[in-house]
Amino acid sequence: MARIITVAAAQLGPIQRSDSRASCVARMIVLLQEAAKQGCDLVVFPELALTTFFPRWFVEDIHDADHWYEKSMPNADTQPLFDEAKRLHIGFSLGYAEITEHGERFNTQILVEKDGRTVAKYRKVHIPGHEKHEPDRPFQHAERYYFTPSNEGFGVWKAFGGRVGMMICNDRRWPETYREMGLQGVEMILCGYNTPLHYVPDPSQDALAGFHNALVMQSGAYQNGTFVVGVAKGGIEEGVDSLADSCIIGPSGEILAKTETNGDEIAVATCDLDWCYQYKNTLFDFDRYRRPEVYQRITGQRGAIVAE
Ligand code: CDV
Repeated sequence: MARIITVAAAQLGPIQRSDSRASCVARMIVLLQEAAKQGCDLVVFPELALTTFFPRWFVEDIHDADHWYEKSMPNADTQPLFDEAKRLHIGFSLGYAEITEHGERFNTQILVEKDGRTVAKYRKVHIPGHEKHEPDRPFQHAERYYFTPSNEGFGVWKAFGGRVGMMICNDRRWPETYREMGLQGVEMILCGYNTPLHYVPDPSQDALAGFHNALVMQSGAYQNGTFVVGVAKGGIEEGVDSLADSCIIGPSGEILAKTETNGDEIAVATCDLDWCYQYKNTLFDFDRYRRPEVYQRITGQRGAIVAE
């Protein structure tokens, strides 16, 4: 029997500092209802979908940022999203800032099945940006101050009739992310992102933001025979313009659906998971063709060791 997931990349436009969580949830419910009308099984929302991208500001005392984090999920603000999804019998994936009971801070994404059960939680592994205040920047990218890099790695979960994994924003630029999931047979990877169009450390990359976004996700999809769903928080948020270009990519590496605006919008694709095996069983038959015995540097060292 065909294994089909109809999925929506539910892009959000900007969330300003003054926007309440309740207002974000209300916007997500509108997208959820639209996706339900289009017959979707799963709706994917972006990274930090409940708040503005607060790592663009630095606070001397990190506890002054506690209000950006969720202590539990669902909670009073997000319960209406969980309730509406269950009523519509539609699953979703949501990114948010998490603070644990031990005070650890993670950039987190969850996967919720059609019956309302949270079946998976992923915490961002690759945390980009800087740890300290850099006052000369036009805006901060202090994710390394606000989030601990997770050591839990990349999981793949049985959900929606297939094998589903998650990654968050900067994770999508690293081939190891996809391969870790590829080696667990992943068939659909869900990814939320916030990518400013101005990359402060090297502005020559600004004009390539859309190209690089598509390049990494299309390559990762093709090289691992998996669908990838990339979902932006786009538009001008607190003066910072961010990439939209949310898209759904097939295991061939082709873009199957893409948003057209930088605001709240869904892009929908019907994904036959068995398509993955045309790649997993041929060119990318890992068991037949991979050579892990000559890849030891991949896990044995972090930075490049160059010959003198
Ligand atoms: N939220 C992110 O992880 N953003 C990063 C930065 C470096 C722009 C990204 O890779 O898109």
